[in-house]
Amino acid sequence: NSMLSWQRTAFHFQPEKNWMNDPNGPLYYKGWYHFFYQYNPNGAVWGDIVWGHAVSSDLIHWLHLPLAMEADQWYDANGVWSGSATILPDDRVVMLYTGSTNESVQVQNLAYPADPSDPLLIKWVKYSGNPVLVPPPGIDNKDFRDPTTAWLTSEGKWRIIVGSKVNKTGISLVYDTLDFKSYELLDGVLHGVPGTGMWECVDFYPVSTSGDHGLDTSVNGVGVKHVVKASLDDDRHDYYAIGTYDEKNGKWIPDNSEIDVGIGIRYDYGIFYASKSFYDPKKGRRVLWGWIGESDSELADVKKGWASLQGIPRTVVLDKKTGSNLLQWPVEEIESLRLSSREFNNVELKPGTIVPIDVGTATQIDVVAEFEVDKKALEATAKANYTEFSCSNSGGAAQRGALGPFGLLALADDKLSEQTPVYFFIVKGSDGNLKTFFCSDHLRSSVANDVKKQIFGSFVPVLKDEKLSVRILIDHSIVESFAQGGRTCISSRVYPTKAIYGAARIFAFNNATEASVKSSIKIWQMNSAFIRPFHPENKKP
Ligand code: DQQ
Repeated sequence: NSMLSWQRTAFHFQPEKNWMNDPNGPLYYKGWYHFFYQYNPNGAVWGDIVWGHAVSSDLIHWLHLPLAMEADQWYDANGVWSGSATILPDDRVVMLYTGSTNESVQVQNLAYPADPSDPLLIKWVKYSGNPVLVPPPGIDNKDFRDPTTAWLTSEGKWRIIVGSKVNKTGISLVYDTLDFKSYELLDGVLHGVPGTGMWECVDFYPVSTSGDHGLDTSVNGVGVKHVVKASLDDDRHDYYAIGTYDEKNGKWIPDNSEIDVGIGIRYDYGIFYASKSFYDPKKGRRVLWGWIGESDSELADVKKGWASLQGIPRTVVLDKKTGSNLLQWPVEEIESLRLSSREFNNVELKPGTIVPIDVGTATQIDVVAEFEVDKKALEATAKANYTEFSCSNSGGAAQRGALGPFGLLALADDKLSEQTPVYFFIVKGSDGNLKTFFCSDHLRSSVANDVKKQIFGSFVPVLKDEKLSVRILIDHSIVESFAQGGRTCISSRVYPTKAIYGAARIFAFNNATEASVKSSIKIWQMNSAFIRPFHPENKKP
């Protein structure tokens, strides 16, 4: 439907048509980044799930390839579900994925490339002995899915985890294997958290406590912490926690039991789910993919003929300054799409003002901005009473406080009848210190009414003498925002009807009652990525 075509994005990964969900088996092989994804070849809603496949040399420009795996065996007849890749030391590629069997039992299966000399890895073979794992005793047939990338133990075995639940406790089962065909279930679980429900798409990986490089999945020892991530089926968000891996016992312990998996911090406070990381040996970094679904109606998805995007892949590192959160940042390759830029320095934002940032069309842009709040106003609030605040219960960017909201209005039209504010809000916290929140308000993002309009956001750590900073990638129907270098992230899908193409603008605003804010903003127009269909006659991309 061409009427809805402005919602398609220009530099985010999406298939030409139909439904997509989780990222699967990302890997780097013989010069190519491979990306697989949950895909419905028959429509724009979830169902008939198979594995889509695409390759890229830079994580930005993509060539679609034929489906990697279809639902053609009894053990995946009801769907070729999510899974992960492991690259063995001799460069062999092993893929583990969940099959929903002809009886809808969740089992784990093994697959591998038919021709390892093909850098595009077009053809995949399923192991004749599949399934390699069935639900163990005590685990429900429908609660056993999404095997991780394997890592090595000091005994030389490969170890994976698989997500599950027992009653309402989300858990990760641990298996050791030598050949990926037969497995040993370890006693207990790697980790579990009561009340969190089914853990989907679990992830487990090391992060460096000293450097800014990423670590391959098997790295362990001094200077390493481990991250556990689970996608909570019950509330559809990706939660992570940082902790210590006890290799000998196959256990992991969170640094802080109050920010444990599923009850603490998230990768993203907007729409971002079923994410998966992989180690990129080309650039020595860990890269995170996340599925960004729709906030419009299923009917609208069917009309437009497609649903979902993938977020721009993000590098993930431990935040050495706080030690208690990760930093996520769009991969540097996205900067190759930057075209002309404009800079606006020391823009004075008085309380209660909106200032147009004149970059012309603002529908496909990369924004970097800094905000400095007037010191006197900060001091006054520090002496005032404690105020309760949360982004989602605050009434959005229209509500005024002494020190917020201030930030940017993305995808706005000239009359501001549509706008997506991305902003900071500073309040006095219950501990007596100032506390900064980072939010995105969709209440006025579209005049259409078949769209979910929420307010997203959370606390963002701000250290002494740090300015507030934000990076925003805007691409037609997606706004991806990263605060304080990626400490807190918010991905939004928005559906403007007026603020589209040449009519889309960006503004800076300050709706605080007390604080003056000085802002510096740099904006690049962004080129479109080439995301090309596959032509069998032209195998060479
Ligand atoms: N999506 C897959 C499952 C996974 C869920 C099915 C998470 O393997 O648990 O499409 O979105």
